[in-house]
Amino acid sequence: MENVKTENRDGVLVVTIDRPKSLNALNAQTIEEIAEAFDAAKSDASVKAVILTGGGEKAFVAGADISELATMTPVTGKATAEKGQKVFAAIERFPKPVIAAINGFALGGGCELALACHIRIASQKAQLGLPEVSLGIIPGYGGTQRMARLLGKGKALELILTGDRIGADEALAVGLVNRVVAPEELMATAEAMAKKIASRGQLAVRAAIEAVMSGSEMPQAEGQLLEATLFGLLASTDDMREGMQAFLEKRAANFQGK
Ligand code: CO8
Repeated sequence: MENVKTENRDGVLVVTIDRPKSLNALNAQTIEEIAEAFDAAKSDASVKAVILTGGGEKAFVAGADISELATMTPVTGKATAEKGQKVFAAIERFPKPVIAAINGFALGGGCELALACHIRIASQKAQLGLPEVSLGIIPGYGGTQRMARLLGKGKALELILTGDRIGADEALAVGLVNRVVAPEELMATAEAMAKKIASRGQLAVRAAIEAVMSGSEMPQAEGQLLEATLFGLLASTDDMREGMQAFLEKRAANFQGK
């Protein structure tokens, strides 16, 4: 892959979007490579968690590649949006935890990519926003939907309609990111969190992601039914027996993901 680099660090796959000269802007090839990286990680049993970050000093991802967008037609625009939406949906429903380590600009499609991740950790240098209206378009990679669900319609509309960028501390205050850390601590913080999650029962982690992500799209009673079903399913696993036995024996659990 040319624009996306992957490195398995002891079970934590670091996926780096690496086109720093264009501030890691998402062209069609990069979207394709992100899809490939996640496809490979899904079936790789050695990968327990994924961290998504941007190459270089300045940006996580500064948006879709405007030089490509500038030539779009109604037909290619819709197809491009749908392709990206499909890739981002696969990240949102990824069966292993996905943490965005936001090291700089996360704008437009880059902010939408972070929104598709399960957890967002930002460097103090990060700036986030959906500036699409200043280009005469709207977010097209799920941003209008995910931003409104995460922040509420009022704050989401303020950010989407003004196109304003906000700093990491404001992003934390409005719930757009989970945590803000010093730039030099970003990757270590994301890795520590990824490793902590990786040490838990993997089948339980997977079920929890499904319950939250799928359940939040359902009426609450249906979401709770999904939760109860997944809960029941986990009672069939070795991991559940190991987790409870380990507690009773006052030792650390040794989960096998079975
Ligand atoms: N696309 C293409 N190139 C970009 C992008 C981008 N999104 N962002 C930055 N670059 C390039 C610049 O053109 C520049 O290239 P060059 O050196 O060849 O001139 C290089 O990266 C460095 O950028 P700057 O010189 O502008 O760096 P600054 O530090 O001065 O500014 C900013 C940084 C503020 C981040 C500025 O680059 C900027 O405003 N970028 C654009 C941000 C933006 O508007 N993003 C939203 C794009 S639209 C979008 O994401 C839609 C998503 C939905 C698509 C649905 C499918 C159809």
